[in-house]
Amino acid sequence: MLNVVIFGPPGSGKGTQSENIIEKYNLAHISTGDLLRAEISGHTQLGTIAKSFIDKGELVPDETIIGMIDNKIESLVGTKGVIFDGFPRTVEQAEALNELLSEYKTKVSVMINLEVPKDELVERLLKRGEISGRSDDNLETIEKRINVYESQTKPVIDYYKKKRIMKSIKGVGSIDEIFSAIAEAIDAVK
Ligand code: B4P
Repeated sequence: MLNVVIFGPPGSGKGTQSENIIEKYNLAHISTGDLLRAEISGHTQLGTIAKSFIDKGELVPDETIIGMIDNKIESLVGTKGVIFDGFPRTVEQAEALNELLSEYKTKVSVMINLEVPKDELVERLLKRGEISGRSDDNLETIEKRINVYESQTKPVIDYYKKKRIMKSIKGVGSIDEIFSAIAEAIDAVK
């Protein structure tokens, strides 16, 4: 399987570039953000828990996320591969993903780290907030999400660096230019 982790701070373009990756490589898509938002709009118990964290710009607890991912991965074994979008977001989640995939005799092929300066992130997310209606796309929550990224999520970069499968890509420029660099990194491990 070709398993790609698309990684970066909030607003770095993970969701946007995932769409291009899925189309070119025919991969299944697991976005923890989308899964959580579906739980919220379905008014499930998990959704109620998730909403209380997302609205504050905090991460949903690891055990909730890992349980949700476990069920999804099982259903995707045997496909061409999976793009993990917005997951893992902590080192504990990265370790859990490693274990889950090894149960199915597969692993992460490459981790794409999108690098975007903070000012640009804030600008993009405020712009999206004007049309998306997402409860977490307001200035106060965006600042909090970026701080949470710096303290809890950024260490995941070192985790994959040590495994020698981390590839940093400049996430500023046109969507097509960025995608070309991503495709080059994926083709190198295919
Ligand atoms: P996500 O849904 O993953 O939200 P995000 O980090 O803001 O990224 P997103 O994918 O939406 O945005 P993108 O980078 O595509 O998570 C939401 C919340 O759920 C988290 O804050 C957390 O609370 C919770 N959560 C999710 N996963 C979790 C986990 N694993 N563990 C714990 N909690 C979890 O950027 C989007 C914007 O940039 C778009 O508007 C796009 O048009 C624009 N853009 C993209 N590329 C551009 C470019 N090149 N130039 C200009 N604009 C661009």
